[in-house]
Amino acid sequence: MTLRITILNGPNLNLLGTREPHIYGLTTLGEIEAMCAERARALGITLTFRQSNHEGVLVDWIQEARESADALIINPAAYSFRSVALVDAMKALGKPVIELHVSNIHARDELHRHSITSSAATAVICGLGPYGYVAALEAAVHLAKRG
Ligand code: CA2
Repeated sequence: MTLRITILNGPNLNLLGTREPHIYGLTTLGEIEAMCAERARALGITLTFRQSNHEGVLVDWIQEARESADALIINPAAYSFRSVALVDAMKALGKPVIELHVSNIHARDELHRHSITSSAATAVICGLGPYGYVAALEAAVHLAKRG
């Protein structure tokens, strides 16, 4: 069966490439989605790519992934540092979850350093810039095949 990977993006990531390029670079989320779609085609997998600024919507999408995906990649953005709701939803998924950040959160200020959602992730990728999404896609396929 064709593997299904869902990528979810949290608040303000729709602004990627438009502001704060010294931290997040110049690549837009649309360009990242196109890169992922191209890689997904080459890998022969089905990709769902979404962004929301709303915590509850992200929780709904994580729950939906219990049925619709074999692995989840999530950039929870600012919710990484405060959302117990996302932690609970990620823990309840029962599938591999990769937490992803464009920047190296460990080299950031105190506010952006300690992700609580990482405790619910199978693996964490950060600091690779937009390429992190492609790396996460390949890693998610590996984890999903491993079961
Ligand atoms: O590096 C990442 O991917 C982050 O998840 C991005 C979040 C930040 O809160 C995390 O610490 C690390 C912020 C996303 C907001 O992106 C913006 C892009 C341009 C302008 C303003 C915000």
